[in-house]
Amino acid sequence: MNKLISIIGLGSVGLVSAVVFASKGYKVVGVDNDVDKVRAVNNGRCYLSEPGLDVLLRDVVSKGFLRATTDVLEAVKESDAVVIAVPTPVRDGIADLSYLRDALESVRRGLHRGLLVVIESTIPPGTTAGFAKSLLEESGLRVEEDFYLVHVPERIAPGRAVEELLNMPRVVGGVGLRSTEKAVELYSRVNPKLLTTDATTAEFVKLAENTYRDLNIAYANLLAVLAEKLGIDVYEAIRLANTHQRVHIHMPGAGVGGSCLTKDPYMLISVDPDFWGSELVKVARRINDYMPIHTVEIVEKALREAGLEINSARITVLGAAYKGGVSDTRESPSKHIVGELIKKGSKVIVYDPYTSETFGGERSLSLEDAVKDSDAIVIVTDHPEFKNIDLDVIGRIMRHKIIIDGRRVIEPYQAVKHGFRYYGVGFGRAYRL
Ligand code: SAJ
Repeated sequence: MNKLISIIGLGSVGLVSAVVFASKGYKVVGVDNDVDKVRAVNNGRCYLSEPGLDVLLRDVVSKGFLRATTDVLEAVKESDAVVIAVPTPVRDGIADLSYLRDALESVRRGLHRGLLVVIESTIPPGTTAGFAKSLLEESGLRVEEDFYLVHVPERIAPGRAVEELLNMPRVVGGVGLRSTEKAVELYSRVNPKLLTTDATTAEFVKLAENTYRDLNIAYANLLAVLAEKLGIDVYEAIRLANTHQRVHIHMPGAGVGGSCLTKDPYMLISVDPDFWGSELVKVARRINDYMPIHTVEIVEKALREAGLEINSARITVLGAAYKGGVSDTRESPSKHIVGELIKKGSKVIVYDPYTSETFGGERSLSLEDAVKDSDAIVIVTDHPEFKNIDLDVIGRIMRHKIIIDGRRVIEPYQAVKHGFRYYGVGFGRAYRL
């Protein structure tokens, strides 16, 4: 009953899974080469900011349900199940599976009868039933007979990781029925909503989800650029279009960041990159990658229309994180925006209540300090704190009252009422004094 699970890779997915499995009564060993992470876990210290995770981690470590080690072989040998949650970065459109290969090689060395091997890392379709299966069978043991192999794609978004791990339906895809059954047995104690399929379908589903989101956002961003040309407000247009019961257009903005939407679409089309239809996915990626560039173009326009020079402007960037409410800055649009503004000679102040990252800008510890004497504010991240900005207060301490809103955090009419020149992604109306 009390199975022992090894989790290989203590990044965000691995750490959250390790803690949640342990909280459900499994004995869990977290494995990572990073000694700082291993030490942190063993000291009950949480290095990820996820609601509820720190308390849960302290609890499971103090009760002896979770420990961490750098010794992968020892962990695999004594485990009933191994969960692989290592990064699978995409470089130049091609998935780098070297971390996965290393993990699988360690598993192969410790492989024993009855072991369930789970890959949670996001991977190109066919990887589990092809590459992973053949590598593990080099041990001489046979999948479905001696050991079990399954893909259970992670489905947790930063900021809601624990909650989504427990409640979001989970796809479980084995290379055969026995593997699927074993995985269902393991995961059902954590999450009752399990959907079974084969391994390749599970890989495909994960990529299909994130690519759908990327395409939908790209479409919203295309509409934003067109709306600006037409002199209308894209947010109003999308709100009205979405009143149609079968339409659900996502939100445009200053760009698409994070480690998933920026890479998963490339993994999907790696199945047949030469098929002309794969261009759909590439064009969507290009549109989304263009949005931070476009945001800088809007900043330049706003300054120009106010008679200011970009090379002597003091600009406050609100947000370094890739999305609202999280500290994660991976692939954040803010990186391009801050870097470009600095390159153009602006003095850039960055304020983000969730992270100390500034991408080379000067860090400010409070909103007031950040906007003091500023010529313009650029809102890049939709942190909840930014929605309550007191326009009267900041208007009094700014040098020029200009807002470039990349996430529709400020209501344009309110900004104008408070004497601001308001610009925004997808906002084509001329609301300025
Ligand atoms: N964004 C927009 N417009 C929108 C929604 C998001 O511009 O309407 C931007 C955000 O600002 C952000 C980026 O897109 O920069 C991605 O944010 P997200 O919230 O869409 O996605 P992630 O990367 O935080 O999490 C996604 C989730 N996938 C889906 O919602 C299909 C999550 O369930 C996955 O587990 C995660 O990717 C993952 O790890 O794959």
